[in-house]
Amino acid sequence: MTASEIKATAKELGFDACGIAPAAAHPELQFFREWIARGYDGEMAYLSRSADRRADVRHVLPSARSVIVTATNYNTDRGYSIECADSTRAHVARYAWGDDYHDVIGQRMATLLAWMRDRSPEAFDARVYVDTGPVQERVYAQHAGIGWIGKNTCVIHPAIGSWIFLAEIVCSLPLQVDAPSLDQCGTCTLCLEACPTGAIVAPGVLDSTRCISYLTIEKRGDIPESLHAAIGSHVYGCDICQEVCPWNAVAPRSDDPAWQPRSAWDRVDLLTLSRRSDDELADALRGSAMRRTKAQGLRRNVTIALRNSVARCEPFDGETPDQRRG
Ligand code: B12
Ligand code: SF4
Ligand code: SF4
Repeated sequence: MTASEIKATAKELGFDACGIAPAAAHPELQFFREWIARGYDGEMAYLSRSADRRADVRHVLPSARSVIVTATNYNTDRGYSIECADSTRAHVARYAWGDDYHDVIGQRMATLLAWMRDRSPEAFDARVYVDTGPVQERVYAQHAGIGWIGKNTCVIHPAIGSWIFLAEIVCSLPLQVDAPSLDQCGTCTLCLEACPTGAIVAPGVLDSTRCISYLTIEKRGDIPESLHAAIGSHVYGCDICQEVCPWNAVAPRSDDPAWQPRSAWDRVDLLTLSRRSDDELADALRGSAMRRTKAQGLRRNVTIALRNSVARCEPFDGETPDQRRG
């Protein structure tokens, strides 16, 4: 079983890109500890708890020799949030519009691994991850030649862009590896300038505690008031630093039914969303990546977005509707 056969099978299974990185302690992995020390992980305690294992993929699988990384395009045909002038419309991050990628991609990766086990003349150790374990997925993606880590911290595939999910099979097979991707951000700084909260504190360094994605998805309890206005109409996640990226200007679209927008989140207005009952919300969240916030977290975000949308409406001109009618 060769590396090219694995990549060809990955393509047949619907993955848009596949590359192989050596299972090594790549230099970029060192940055993680400093990031935690600066408090950029906020309340995501699971990250600091697993810092030792994240330093090298061989800490999760000691026999590991190779990391097979797949990328799946989830871009669909809806416009970008930065193109929408209507402040009453709720914005849900693109990755969360369809089915939960942990389930969908997890199944496809399991099929790829089953094919490998069937095909390999020798037994081997392997583990599958889809944002489900202590593996720095972006670093291994870069070293597998999938794409470079942009200044917005996302992995950018030169042909597909950054609307991609990453997943890995860490295995003990000594497969032929790919060359790492080279940085193609150049002198561009669009993402740093566009971030409404200044969360990208330096190229490739993100302070989660200021990031709308963290605030609306990961943060429990109240969101600091100083950040409410910048959240705008975002009710779940944020895509701005990817929407402004020139590498996503002509990103190809996926017609995979799994990623097509569910009607509950498709260009929905904030008022409609706020009026949904807990049962209706629970129904729409079933099988979606958005179930992470639960109905309660979503309501908190919708309340902030609604207040923002009212604040952005025309200021009251002093005349009541009755006075205007004369
Ligand atoms: C925690 C987390 C978050 C946090 C923190 C994000 C961040 N940028 O660190 C929050 C909640 C904010 C978040 C947001 C999003 N996330 Co997220 N997230 C993760 C998770 C679970 C861990 C990432 C992590 O460890 N961050 C800490 C930093 C330090 O590590 P890192 O991102 O791996 O960065 C490495 C390198 O960039 C390098 N490095 C970084 N900066 C520098 C600077 C220097 C000087 C050097 C030398 C090196 C260096 O070192 C790091 C490794 O140690 C991964 C899954 C995984 N297990 O990897 C998904 C993951 C990164 N997220 C993903 C997605 C889709 C998103 C969102 C787009 C969702 C949304 N629309 O709201 C946003 C994107 C926001 C953004 N600009 O990053 C995808 C990214 C796909 C891609 N194209 O890159 C991943 C890979 C999940 C997946 N399997 O698909 N996420
Ligand atoms: S996801 Fe939004 S808030 Fe977070 S860094 Fe990107 S633009 Fe800023
Ligand atoms: S917007 Fe520019 S700097 Fe930011 S990730 Fe894209 S190419 Fe790189």
